[in-house]
Amino acid sequence: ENGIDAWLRYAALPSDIRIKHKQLSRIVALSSSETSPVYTAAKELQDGINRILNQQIDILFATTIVTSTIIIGTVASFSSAGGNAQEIPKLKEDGFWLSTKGETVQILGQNERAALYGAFEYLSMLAQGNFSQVAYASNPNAPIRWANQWDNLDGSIERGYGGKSIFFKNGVVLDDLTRVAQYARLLASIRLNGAIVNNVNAGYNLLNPLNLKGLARIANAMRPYGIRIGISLYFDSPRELGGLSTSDPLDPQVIKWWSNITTLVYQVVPDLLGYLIKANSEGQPGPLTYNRTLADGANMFARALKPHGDGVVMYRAFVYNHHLDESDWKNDRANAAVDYFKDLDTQFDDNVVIQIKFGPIDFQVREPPSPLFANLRQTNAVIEFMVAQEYLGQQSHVVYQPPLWKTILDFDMRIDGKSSIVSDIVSGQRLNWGRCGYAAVVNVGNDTTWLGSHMAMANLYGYGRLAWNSSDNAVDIVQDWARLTFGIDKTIVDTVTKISMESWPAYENYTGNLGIQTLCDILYTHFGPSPGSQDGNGWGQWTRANAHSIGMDRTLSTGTKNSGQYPLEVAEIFDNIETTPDELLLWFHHVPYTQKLKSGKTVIQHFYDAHYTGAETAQTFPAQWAALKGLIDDERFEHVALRLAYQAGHSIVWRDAVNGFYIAKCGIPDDANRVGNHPWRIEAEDMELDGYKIVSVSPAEAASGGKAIITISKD
Ligand code: BDP
Repeated sequence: ENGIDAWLRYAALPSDIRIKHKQLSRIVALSSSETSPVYTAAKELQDGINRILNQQIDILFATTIVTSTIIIGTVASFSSAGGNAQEIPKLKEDGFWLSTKGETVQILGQNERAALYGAFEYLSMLAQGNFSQVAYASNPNAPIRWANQWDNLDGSIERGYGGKSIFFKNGVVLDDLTRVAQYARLLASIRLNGAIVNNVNAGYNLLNPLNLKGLARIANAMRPYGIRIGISLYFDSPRELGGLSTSDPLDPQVIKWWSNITTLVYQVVPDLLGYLIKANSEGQPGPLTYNRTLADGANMFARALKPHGDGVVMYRAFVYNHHLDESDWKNDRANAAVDYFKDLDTQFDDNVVIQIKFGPIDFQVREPPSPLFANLRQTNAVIEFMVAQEYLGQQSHVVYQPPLWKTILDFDMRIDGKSSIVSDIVSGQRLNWGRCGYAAVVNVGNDTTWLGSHMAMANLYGYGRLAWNSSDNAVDIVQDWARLTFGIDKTIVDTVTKISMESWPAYENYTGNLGIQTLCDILYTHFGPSPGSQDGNGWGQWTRANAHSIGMDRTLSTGTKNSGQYPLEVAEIFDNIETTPDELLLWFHHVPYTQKLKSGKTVIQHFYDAHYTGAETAQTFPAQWAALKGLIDDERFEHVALRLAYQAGHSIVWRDAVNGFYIAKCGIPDDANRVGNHPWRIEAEDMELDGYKIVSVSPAEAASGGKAIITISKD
């Protein structure tokens, strides 16, 4: 197996379980249009039931109720076909009703895509051998549940680790969009309803006539799965593509130019989701370039979209200057989102939604929630997660993210002294928002594993589950995913769950703990250890480590005042060393290495210990995984085994690089005398090496003795 079907494998259940299910005879589908998600759902049910239960079952496309064992459609079509919908509670948009009680399984959506969600839910039950009699309605947390692709037109993917783009190649939309349809199927099965198909660092060539036709083909490939598409735009397109002298958002010519473009886009994609905008960030132009406000920029796009339907502008809050001056003590990138957006709260049009990364900096291994979630009242917002593991081992390490995401979603911001759980804010419940929800950066590529790693797919699956229901439990999610992906055997489920649940704490331990961020190379790759690069860079990801002390002082009295961006009750907690949780201590405070934690350990001893503990946990992963040999197919077994072995090794590199860096910096010995003391270790460069040569490594602490070996290439 190569992973292409991900959690939709529909593996045959063992015959002793399978035979317990009654014979299903016929699916009645209340739509016959081939582009309808109801049609897709009927086909999916037919295929899934055949594979899971080994039952061949017919589909009848009908407009009146006839005897059947499964009926699929919308609630409205069910009622008009003569069905009795009285039992069905009122559903929210995209909500569905599933009943397996009685003679007929009812799968009825509030709309067509919702019927497809119900079909996937039913198949997920069957595939896990769950034949229970249920009757319930399931409704989404929030209306916006999108994937953001960071695909470039040349076929590369920004932060992609799973092959080339499934959408683009050589500047144009691919001819063969089979993978795009398969991807839409995966997204629909986790109840996502939209995808932005190109990189936030956008080019303008997507808007040329050939690519507009291509966009129409992408939309057509995804529509049968209920996935609508949107696009990222490059702010300076009027100047650079349109030949205008400016891209000023208040200039009438510029407004007209975007309005014309938008008309063209709607001609090819009539159900466009809208636009995603990254502006005035990391060198991208934006309204500030033309001395206009961010609201002026966002509203220009919003007004271009307005006449055409329900399209929204996702305007990213990720606005910051990446040439920050570190010598200015008060500079703090974590303040940027609130500084830029708070005062504009009343100025955005109603179809502007602010897309906020979950933490104030950038998808680090541990962050507090972005304070912007507590500073917008009237402007709707979505939370942005990153399924792509840019700072989390880039899919070469297993890092199961739902437990990390839950720390943010479950956090109470205490707006106005009232319960204000982040998931209630982004669901719209807390502040009565209507256009809000979830977005996640997903770096699927044309590798058959989609993400380059089978285990990483739990993050995509988990993202969909939480966007639908944020109170889902991270263990339940990974157990379902494991059964669907690898099999229902208990050893499989327990092993995959254990590794997954241990993975994020382990990664945090061996890469950067106490809120210091992922101590990776910050200059571009964001992969291996490079604690030294965390200071002296313009990006504002700083540790402020010197010989005596470490951490960003973000307090009100002596620091950058970031703690004060949170509502009072939360600000008081973060502002005080005593009440700040240990895991965020160095995020909010600058302390001596000898500062005592709540555990009684010093900061530096905790650093040393945690890096050992984390790497030790990673050493157990290959052995845990070995228990699955023969229980799952060899192809996927070996693929995962190789990556876990790599992770185990790389966690030691991390451990020694970070510990070595800090012991050199502060000179405080490790109580257990481990750091720098590995008498058993044989350095590769001390061995006799055929076909390899010794090279120096930069940063030196990323390899013991600053040396590594590489193969001498044949030529
Ligand atoms: C950073 C990535 C960069 C993205 C940026 C963003 O390193 O590649 O363009 O986020 O979200 O973390 O726009």
